[in-house]
Amino acid sequence: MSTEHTLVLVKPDGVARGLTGQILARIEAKGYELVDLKKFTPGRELLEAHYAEHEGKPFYEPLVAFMMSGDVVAAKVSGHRVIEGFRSLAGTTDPTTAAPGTIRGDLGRDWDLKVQQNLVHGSDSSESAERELALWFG
Ligand code: RTP
Ligand code: MG
Repeated sequence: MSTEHTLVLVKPDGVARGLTGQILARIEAKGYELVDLKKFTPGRELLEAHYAEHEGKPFYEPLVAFMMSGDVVAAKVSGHRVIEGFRSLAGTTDPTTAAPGTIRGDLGRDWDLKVQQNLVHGSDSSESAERELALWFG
């Protein structure tokens, strides 16, 4: 076993659409553990730190505004190769082309042209996971 921890966010579209339970159930069904959970509306400071790598990109401001638009559920998730495993469960960024069977492919929508509302975030590497878990869970 190579146990890792990752940060999963159910974004405001997922919480507002009542999909939090379904999304967390898929994570548990895969065999990952929900170590810690919290629900709140994140502030700009936290989001700017979280999305620092995207500063200056055309979708950056709409993304930060979208993420501040309502409650998110942040989850600290552990499991064998969970960083890569959750990215695989989530599917690719664009919900229209994300594979069926994935969270984004089955449930995501990209009707808002400014930013892809793709339901979830998952850390993309062990360095990102460590940095993001420190930001969201201290
Ligand atoms: P995430 O960070 O949320 O897990 O998603 P990701 O790695 O698949 O995507 P990333 O490239 O890191 O982009 C972060 C989030 O920005 C929004 N986005 N919108 N052109 C667009 O409309 C666009 N591109 C990116 C998405 O919400 C994406 O998840
Ligand atoms: Mg990303």
